Amino acid sequence: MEIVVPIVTPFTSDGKIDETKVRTHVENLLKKGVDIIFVNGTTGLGPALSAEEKRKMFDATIEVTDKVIFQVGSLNLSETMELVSYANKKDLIAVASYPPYYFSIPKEFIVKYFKDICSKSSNAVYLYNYPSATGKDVDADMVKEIGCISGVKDTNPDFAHTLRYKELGIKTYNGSDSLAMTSMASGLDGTVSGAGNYAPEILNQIRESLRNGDVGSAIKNQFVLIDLVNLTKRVGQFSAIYELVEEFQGYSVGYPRDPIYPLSKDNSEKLREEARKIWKK
Ligand code: FW2
Repeated sequence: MEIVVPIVTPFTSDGKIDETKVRTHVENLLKKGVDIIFVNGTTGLGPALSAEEKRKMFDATIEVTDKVIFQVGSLNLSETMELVSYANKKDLIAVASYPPYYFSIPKEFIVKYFKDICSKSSNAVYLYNYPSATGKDVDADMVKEIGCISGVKDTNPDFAHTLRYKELGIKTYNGSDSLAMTSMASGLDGTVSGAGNYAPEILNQIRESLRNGDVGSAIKNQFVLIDLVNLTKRVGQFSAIYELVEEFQGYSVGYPRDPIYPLSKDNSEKLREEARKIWKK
């Protein structure tokens, strides 16, 4: 029952990565029971980062922990390969990638993309599958065809879809906040939760309740998480995470990157007030 958090990327007001804030955030999450840090995911605004910025995020994180999954995907395979080679010199859990998105490409290209990454990587290679965002579903059959994927984060409301990967015997996580409890209770390896940036305690409580057989309490906390996530979606889910880290964890993780704009003062205040009513920490 591992808790994986796809961390935000903290930017300064002039758009640079604030590595001190990355380290502070990672240290705090680990203290609060998070097992693995996923860098450059969706919550980390991965598609909006340059290769150099992705590497910076990885470097700042690995200074604190080697329990890292390093998302290296991009639409430019040579940049991805540079990051894969860079990671070969380090000790980490895995490199990961979403499939090439945006372009309409045949399945064979996606299979080759992952095989190419595997051929260059001395680390484990994980798939980040997020069909509703990338427009591509790299399902268990494709993973079998690729043949070298050893873990997957499936951000997918269809839990049976996620379970199919587990059948292949690879590390399997579901990445939907609303399925955090299900992912931990069902024999998957754990959950990947963006809400874990600001509410690692809730994920930890869900896990503790499950361990103690207190399903009622686990469900209650799952709904607190769902209510918080739904609240963030009303104002801009990814921008709101920056606000709620400060609100609930007590330190700043800086700014998101435009066009994931920071919230207006008014929206920020309303969000925080509503969030405090949902989660009486
Ligand atoms: C990531 C995640 C979580 C997201 C989810 C989107 O990389 O940020 O997929 O929070 O709503 O895995």
